[in-house]
Order: sequence, then structure tokens, then C-alpha cells
Amino acid sequence: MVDLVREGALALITLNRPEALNALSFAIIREIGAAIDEAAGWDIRALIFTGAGEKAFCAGADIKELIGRNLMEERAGAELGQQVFAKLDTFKVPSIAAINGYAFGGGLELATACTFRIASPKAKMGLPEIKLGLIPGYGGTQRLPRLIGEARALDMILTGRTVSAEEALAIGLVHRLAEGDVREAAKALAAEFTGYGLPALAFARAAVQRSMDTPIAQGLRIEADLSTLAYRTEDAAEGLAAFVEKRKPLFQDR
Ligand code: CO8
Repeated sequence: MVDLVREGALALITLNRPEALNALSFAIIREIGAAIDEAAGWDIRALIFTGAGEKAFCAGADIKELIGRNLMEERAGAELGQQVFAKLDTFKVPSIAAINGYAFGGGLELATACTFRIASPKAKMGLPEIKLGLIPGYGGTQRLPRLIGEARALDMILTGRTVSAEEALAIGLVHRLAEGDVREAAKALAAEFTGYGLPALAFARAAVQRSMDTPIAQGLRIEADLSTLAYRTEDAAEGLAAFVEKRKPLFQDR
């Protein structure tokens, strides 16, 4: 149900249940967690998520599986999804959601847990849980406002409406639209940062992430700490020297 493959510096995780539009059963969520853990042991520079088939990235939590579960199981289910998606916050390299089609509910929540989102122009996105009498449970109420602001997040979550790829780009829900194949576009996006040093990438991500939940005075202290750590790396010495010597830097992740 979840395919994990390595292509050079990239790990690709494909949700592979096209007959159910790659819906997130609890088994699939566990498989996603295991795939992330396995990829963490690889020498990779980016992690790409996509959905099998042309129709869907992921149509959200498996609605059929949710029917009849008791409250305790459901709470455990929400916590499972939250814990698995939270692995991406601290994953050692940036992650990219290549949104090839529908990304609804838990599918959009997975995408919003990724560092980058790149969408096919035909992709459609939304948090339609309200139409089921539910609310998002895999991080949507917390990550979406941080990404697109409270007003737009409330608009999406309280109406459950579908957002086109163009609107998603305009409101900052996705970073880019793919001109051709979205998976190839995700690889091309990865190539834009995979040559940089891992310490600087990690420090930059951590500093920006903290801006979302930290008063600015404290955030500026975190930035000062992390930029100092970056400055002390061998990569920084290499990057600065390469600029002055008018050559391409060779970063060693140190
Ligand atoms: N779960 C299970 N099966 C699904 C799902 C889903 N989320 N989405 C689609 N499928 C199945 C359909 O049942 C259908 O199967 P079958 O052929 O056996 O009937 C097959 O996939 C194809 O789907 P459609 O025929 O509906 O395809 P369409 O092209 O007509 O429509 C849509 C595509 C618009 C994406 C439509 O399928 C749809 O609206 N899907 C549901 C989207 C949705 O509401 N997602 C949110 C789910 S709730 C959630 O994600 C978080 C809940 C919080 C949980 C926290 C507590 C644990």
C-alpha cells in the first residue's frame, strides 16, 4: 500500500491504493511512518510523497474504516496520524508533497506536514471533514492557519470547500504548480536545494518553524543561535571562500 524507493539522493514514498483514491487506512498511516523511519537511515537529500495513479494524491482518512469505531480508538487514530505526520517536522532532510490529484482531509494534512507542496494544475484540495460531521484530526486545524492564515483556514475548514490548484498557489497553500509531470517537477525542485549543506538546511528549517509558535524576541534569539551555529560549520567556511574565489562551493555537511 505504501511504496518506498530510492532514486539517488531522493527517497520517494508513493501512497499506492488507487482503487480507494489512496485513502489513509490506519494500516497505511503506520506504513507511512515505517517508510519515513526507513528513509531516515538512508543517505538522502530529499523525501518526496506522491499518490499512485493520476486521479488522487490522497482522498483523506479511510471513511469506511472510520464507521463504527469507538471514541477511544478514534482518539488513538487521530494521535497516530498526528505522530506520523509530525515525523516530517524534524525529518533530517526537506520533504516535498507532489500533489498529483485530489488532496482531501488527511491527504491535505499529510501534504501540509511536508516542507514543500508542488501541485498539478488539475489538483484539487480541501478539508471536507465538516461535511462528514467531523473536523480535521491529523494536524489540519493547526498547520493550515500557520500556512495560509486564520481567516483563510477557517474559510476552508468551516465550509469544507474545494480549492483549485490556482487558488492554492494564490493563497500560499502550495509553493508551486508543475508545468509538466508533477513528480518530475518535485524532483526538479529537490535539485534546487540538494546541493546545499545539510546543517544549513536543517538550521534554516528549524529557525523558520520556530517563528510559527514563538514570540518574536525569543525567535530572534533562536535565529541568532542557529545562524551562529551555521557560521561555525566547515560548510560556511567553504561557501564564503568559494564566493571570493569565484568557484562553486563543495559542501561536506560539516
Ligand atoms: N475513504 C475511503 N474510500 C474512499 C475515500 C475515502 N476518503 N475517498 C474515495 N474513496 C473510494 C470511494 O468510496 C470509491 O470506492 P468504490 O468504487 O468502492 O465505491 C473510490 O474511492 C472512488 O471514489 P469516487 O467514486 O467517490 O470518485 P469520484 O471521482 O467520484 O470523487 C472524491 C472523488 C471527490 C475525492 C470523492 O471520492 C470524495 O469526496 N472522497 C472523500 C473525501 C473526504 O471527505 N475526505 C476526508 C475524509 S475525513 C479525514 O480525512 C480526516 C478525518 C479525521 C479523522 C480523525 C479521527 C481518527
